[in-house]
Amino acid sequence: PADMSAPGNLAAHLRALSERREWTHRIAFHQGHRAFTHGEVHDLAARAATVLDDHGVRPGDRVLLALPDSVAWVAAFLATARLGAVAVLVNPELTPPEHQFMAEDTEAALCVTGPGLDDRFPRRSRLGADQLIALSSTALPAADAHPVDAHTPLYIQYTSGTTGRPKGVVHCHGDPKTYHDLIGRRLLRVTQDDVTLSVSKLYFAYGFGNALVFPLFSGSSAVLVDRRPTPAAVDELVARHRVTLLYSVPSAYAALVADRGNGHEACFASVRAAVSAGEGMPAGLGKQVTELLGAPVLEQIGSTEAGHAFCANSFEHNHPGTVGRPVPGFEVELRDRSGSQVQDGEAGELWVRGPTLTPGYLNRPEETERALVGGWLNTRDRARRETDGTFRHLGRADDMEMVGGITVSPLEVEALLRTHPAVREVAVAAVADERGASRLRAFVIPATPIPAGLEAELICLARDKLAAFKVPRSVSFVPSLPRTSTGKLRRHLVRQGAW
Ligand code: 3SK
Repeated sequence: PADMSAPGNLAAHLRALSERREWTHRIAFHQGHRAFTHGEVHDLAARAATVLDDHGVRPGDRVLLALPDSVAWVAAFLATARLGAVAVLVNPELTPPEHQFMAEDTEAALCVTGPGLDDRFPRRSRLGADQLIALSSTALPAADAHPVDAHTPLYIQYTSGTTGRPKGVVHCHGDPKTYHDLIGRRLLRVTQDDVTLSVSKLYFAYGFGNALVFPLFSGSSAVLVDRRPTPAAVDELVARHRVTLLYSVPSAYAALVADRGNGHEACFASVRAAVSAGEGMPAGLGKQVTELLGAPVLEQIGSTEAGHAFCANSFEHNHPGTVGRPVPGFEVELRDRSGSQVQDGEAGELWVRGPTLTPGYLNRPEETERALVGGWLNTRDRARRETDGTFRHLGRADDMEMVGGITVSPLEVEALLRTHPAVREVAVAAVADERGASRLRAFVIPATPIPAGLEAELICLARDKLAAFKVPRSVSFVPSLPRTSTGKLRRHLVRQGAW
């Protein structure tokens, strides 16, 4: 019998697990109006492995996946793993030069592409996802999975800083089981009765854990959607599939709350927990989401380099406004610029050590050396530890704005402006005025048609509550803010006023 504690090849381990636990007939994924059982998914993946092998994929090769969330995505991922090749998980919505960069950086042997993306990759090294599925239907399942150990590379995800080229983060065959053991099973208590909806997509660390790893390790199911669902689509999917675990990001939760009263009947009775990550949850929003869903909101923080969350709230210890405590198995330290640990209550840079840290960035020895020091990862996040051991996220180390030579945290100003009922979303940045001087400006998405005098009201609110140097000099009303597809604010674009 398969050894359940030593995963070896992830695809083989998951298949053996589903057979041993007898959940092959349970639904693994809902996609549109179709449902796929765990057995069907593993069978499809084994056949898809034969197709990839016929296309020349060999152990250690890289297979780039540029397609929307779907059962084809999962099958292509597991098929790649089965062959001992390395899947490169990329956002299908990137531009052609970004995709080309990733295909070249990883020297991808094959690119599995979603609709409309074929011509971005050389003909000899691409395979449409539809073609993969069609060929798999007549292929025989691949024989034995390629033998690997827990430290054999399994997948690569790209992380983009505010500047520079994106970096490929490597993770290994042993990591997903650890994400599930520490977070899915112990913290979120995912069981085979759960139904997951993750607004974050599979190519992103958060979505990959939520909607692929936890369901496949627990025999539960996930709803896969090919694009980011609108609030109305979330209402509909939650009600149709009786979703129990909703994973999302603060901007999408804000949109869900703001969408009330727009004529959609929502039924969230099935939801037992909402998880939030990707960015700090604005004060007040967590309470609104809890009231809307009738379920706790568990905030967490993770990183692509750590693989999944390293600090999280749990059902027993839920401290809204914080990202909770270190996930058991992880150590977290706050350090100042000189590397010394800071006192509780003081802000510092967040360093993490734990079992699923990346071994490094692909082709970037210097950047790896800077980020991983003595087994610790410098996350470049800023945080403060409260006396009860919970961590409060204070933004990215590079989020700070400089005005008149003084450093201002835009998050503090944003948190205050967001308390105004006419503000739905806000970003604050230092931008040059007509004389070239750096001044704080608030970019606001209004919650309602803009009431007369709102700009003056917001500036007055800031004047009442903040030190003078933190008060925005002007307010621009905007229809949207520049966010990554995972919901993070692109502060460099806010600063340039260009999106
Ligand atoms: O972005 C995050 O905070 C996050 C949270 C959980 C898992 C993965 C990530 C990147």
